[in-house]
Amino acid sequence: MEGSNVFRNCLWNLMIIGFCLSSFVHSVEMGETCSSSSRCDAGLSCQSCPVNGNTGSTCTRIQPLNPTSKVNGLPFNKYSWLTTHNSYAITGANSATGSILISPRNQEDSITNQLKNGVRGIMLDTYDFQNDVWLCHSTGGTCFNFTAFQPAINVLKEINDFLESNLSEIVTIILEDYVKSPGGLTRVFKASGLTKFQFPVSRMPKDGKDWPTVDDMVKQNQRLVVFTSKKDKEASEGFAYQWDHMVENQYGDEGLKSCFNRNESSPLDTTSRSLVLQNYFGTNPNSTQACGDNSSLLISMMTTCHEAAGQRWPNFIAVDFYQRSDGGGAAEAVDDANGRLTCGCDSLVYCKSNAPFGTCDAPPPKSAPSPVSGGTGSENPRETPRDNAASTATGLSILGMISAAAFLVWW
Ligand SMILES: *[C@@H]1O[C@H](CO)[C@@H](O)[C@H](O)[C@H]1NC(C)=O
Ligand SMILES: *[C@@H]1O[C@H](CO)[C@@H](O)[C@H](O)[C@H]1NC(C)=O
Ligand SMILES: *[C@@H]1O[C@H](CO)[C@@H](O)[C@H](O)[C@H]1NC(C)=O
Ligand SMILES: *[C@@H]1O[C@H](CO)[C@@H](O)[C@H](O)[C@H]1NC(C)=O
Ligand SMILES: CC(=O)N[C@H]1CO[C@H](CO)[C@@H](O)[C@@H]1O
Repeated sequence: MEGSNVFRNCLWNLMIIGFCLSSFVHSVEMGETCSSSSRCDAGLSCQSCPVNGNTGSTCTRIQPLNPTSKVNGLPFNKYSWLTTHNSYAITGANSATGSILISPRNQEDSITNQLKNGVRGIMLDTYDFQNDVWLCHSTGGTCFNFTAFQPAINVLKEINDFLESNLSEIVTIILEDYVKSPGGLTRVFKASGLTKFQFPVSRMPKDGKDWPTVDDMVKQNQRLVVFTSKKDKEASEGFAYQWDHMVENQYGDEGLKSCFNRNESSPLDTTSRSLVLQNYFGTNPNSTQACGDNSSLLISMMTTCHEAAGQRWPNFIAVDFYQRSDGGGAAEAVDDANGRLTCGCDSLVYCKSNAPFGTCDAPPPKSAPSPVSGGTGSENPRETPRDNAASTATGLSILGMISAAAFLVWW
């Protein structure tokens, strides 16, 4: 009896040791060759970038560091947030009308997964449609069956769920708003549950002053910031008119060449607007090309925009296919902006917690920061089940070998 107990305990220990070692074997850092996302460190996905000549797959950043992870308690406008352009226009989505959908797609995973990956700026196009508010990617301010994605409430509920389960997170929604029905937005925000989180317009600073601190926003549970492109809704429904609070550069192909304000925005150096949004995506969304508009180009344009915006780093960095890059991508750009904004270092990676502004760590020999925000790249389209099976098999055979070796030593 006793002998078999010892044997059982022993096997149990071996399995634990084997398991620990096999998960160690799984860790692949940023920039290293990979066979599937599950083999990369947390916050990375396994992808290639043929337009840059990188045909082999490497582990690639898809999550920024949590902006408040090094220096907390600053005003909201002293942080930078990863933002998805047309967050709802997702590859593979069908129109909820049952019609074919001809609109271009700009992202590849659900809003829920975007939020998990650290996206905190959500851009939505809202329309009156079928006696409701829908998300459409349309033209002329009118939604059609073949440009209609789904009722806005579905996505707003996803955001509500995230805010309800993550009590210190702040999310910003930026609406390209075509809703004309009186009270239409108010109704759908109420129905989704989001109204209780809404940061009131009355607390938004005028004349370029600082926003309340993120701590204060969290404490008051005012963790949802909403902007609309429709001026009259600030007075009529309490949705902040975007262009009174924010400047934005030109989007599309023109915006990949130089940095100047888009038509609706005041000039970028208008400091009476406290918030700066940097768009960086081509006119025609193209998932193959997206990794080519990669961190080096995005980051160099960020420096150009910093000059154009009166030495201000962007509070929102808006991209298509946010997960795609040939290395650091949009996540790295956001870390860089947060480093400059919160601690005066070139990246948040080099900031020291609670140290005076400008106290920076030397860059490590190999920068592979492990992200703070949770989530996985599990919806990344490049991951194939075959690769997962292969890596599990490798893990198991290594586990077997280690167990056998430990078994011999043990006895
Ligand atoms: C649009 O879709 C709705 C279903 O959501 C359907 O009832 C209607 O007939 C469609 N309209 C057209 C013009 O196809
Ligand atoms: C710029 O915006 C104004 C209204 O703000 C509009 O009348 C004009 O057509 C726009 N110009 C372009 C080139 O989009
Ligand atoms: C997307 O980008 C790739 C790489 O630049 C290009 O070869 C392809 O033609 C583009 N697709 C479209 C539809 O423009
Ligand atoms: C959000 O909440 C979920 C569920 O509690 C948790 O798993 C996740 O790590 C949280 N994410 C963040 C960014 O706090
Ligand atoms: C399209 C393009 O300019 N891609 C560049 C992306 O960044 C890498 C290095 O980070 C360059 O080698 C590519 O040329």
